[in-house]
Amino acid sequence: MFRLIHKQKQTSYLAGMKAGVQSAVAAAVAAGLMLGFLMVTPAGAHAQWGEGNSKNLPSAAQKQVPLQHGAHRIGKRTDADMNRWRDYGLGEFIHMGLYSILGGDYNSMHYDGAAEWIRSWNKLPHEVYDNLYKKFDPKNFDPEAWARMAKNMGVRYVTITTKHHDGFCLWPSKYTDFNITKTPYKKDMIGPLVKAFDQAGIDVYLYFSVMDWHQADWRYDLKTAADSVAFNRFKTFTKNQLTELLTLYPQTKGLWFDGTWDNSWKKSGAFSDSLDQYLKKIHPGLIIGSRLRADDYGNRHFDANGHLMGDYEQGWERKIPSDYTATRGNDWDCIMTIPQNGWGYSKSWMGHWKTPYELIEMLAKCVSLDGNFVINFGPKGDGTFRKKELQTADSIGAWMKVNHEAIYNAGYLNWTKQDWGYYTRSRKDGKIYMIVFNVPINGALKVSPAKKEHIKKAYLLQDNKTLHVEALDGNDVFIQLEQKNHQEPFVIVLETGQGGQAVEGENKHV
Ligand code: 1KN
Repeated sequence: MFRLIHKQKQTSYLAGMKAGVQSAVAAAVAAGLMLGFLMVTPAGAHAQWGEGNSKNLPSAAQKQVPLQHGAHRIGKRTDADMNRWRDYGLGEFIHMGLYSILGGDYNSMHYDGAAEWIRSWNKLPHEVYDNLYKKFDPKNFDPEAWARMAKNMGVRYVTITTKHHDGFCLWPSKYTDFNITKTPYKKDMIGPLVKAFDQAGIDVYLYFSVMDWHQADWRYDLKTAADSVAFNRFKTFTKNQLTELLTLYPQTKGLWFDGTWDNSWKKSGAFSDSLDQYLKKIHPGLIIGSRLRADDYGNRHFDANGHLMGDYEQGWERKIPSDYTATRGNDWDCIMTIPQNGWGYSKSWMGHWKTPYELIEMLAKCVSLDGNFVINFGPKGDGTFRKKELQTADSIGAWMKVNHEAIYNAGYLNWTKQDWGYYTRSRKDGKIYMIVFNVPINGALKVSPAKKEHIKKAYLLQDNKTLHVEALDGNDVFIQLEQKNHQEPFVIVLETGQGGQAVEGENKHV
């Protein structure tokens, strides 16, 4: 139903959005659709990342709140750039910065938090951290090698840190001296990376932290007139840096914002709204998730009316929706660390190190719920990756080479989930994939198709070997496996047809 409303309004997602959204909202309310929409929204699902949401969300019975800076659109973006984003399946995140030099250690002490946050540790003086640029020299950095590694792993988009919270810029920014040209390395890292990834056919997204610990004008809150004056200068600086990035690196497909949770930014909803529209105007097709903007009331991710503010939901950090309802039917991706926590390079292991098997299962789950899955890597200060990350990338790549069909251009299928694993469905040709992680003792995989669909054929993706499909009650089938001792997750392709195949009338009147 939302698609219906969206269709009337989707001609341009840039022009005349506010008026469009308001009348669409009015139409939806009139049709009683909002009620259903809000009812399927799990309360508190976004507590960590959309901390402003729940308390300001109207209950189903309440009127829609008029907003100057709410969502620009109801429903998904359906233009070519966003369709391409939706079909990526697998992505890579890269955290590289001054923190990569320390690897979570300072003065023989180990910082327990995420390694890229080490500047916030009270044992490490800010002057020491802010002088690390004098040691930044990734001598062995090879952008083509980074792109090859990603390509070999099967990722279709990459997000690179251009500036993390510490404010250090990996590109030659003319708006601050705290940038890579002042380091012993001297050269730009972002340009060569954008070029190498782009040439490898991997779409590039730039990570940018709004919060900037290095800028004197940054504020956590705006309590005095002087704060607002300083923060206004900071906003101009931010807009300049973003313009600079998009101008220097026109291949950029999207911007990945972070550090937008403080009161200063939440009180700047009008600015973040105009910034979003400006960036999309100077760079048509640009993709920006839900972490940039705040609405008139300081709500983040979702506006006061429960609508997503951004091209996709950007709140799934180190967590995955439990089921389709939790995605609210939006575009989304999950970004995941391989260690328990920590994005920048850390010399010591941080808790449990996820195995390729676990990461592949997370990937399958995300795609099955219509999301993408993005795995983070934290290269060392010298510009190379630790062995364990290289091995993880290799193993995932080996699996992807055989099974990518179940991941790329695939998404949610509304059939009852079974314990053996996850369904995905191709958006190209409707083929159904079963990504199997758990083989039952009897080697029979239950499939319960939605009404009016039935299984015509099942075969293994790895070798096209046909599997016996045994009809059960109604539309249900068992896919009988010949081989039961699989060492790896594997994929079965299902071809379906219309109409039921099973015994008519059985159990009908029970
Ligand atoms: C819970 O608070 C935070 C705040 C910032 C958790 C993580 C982060 C940053 N976002 C990730 C993508 C990393 O960059 C991490 O430092």
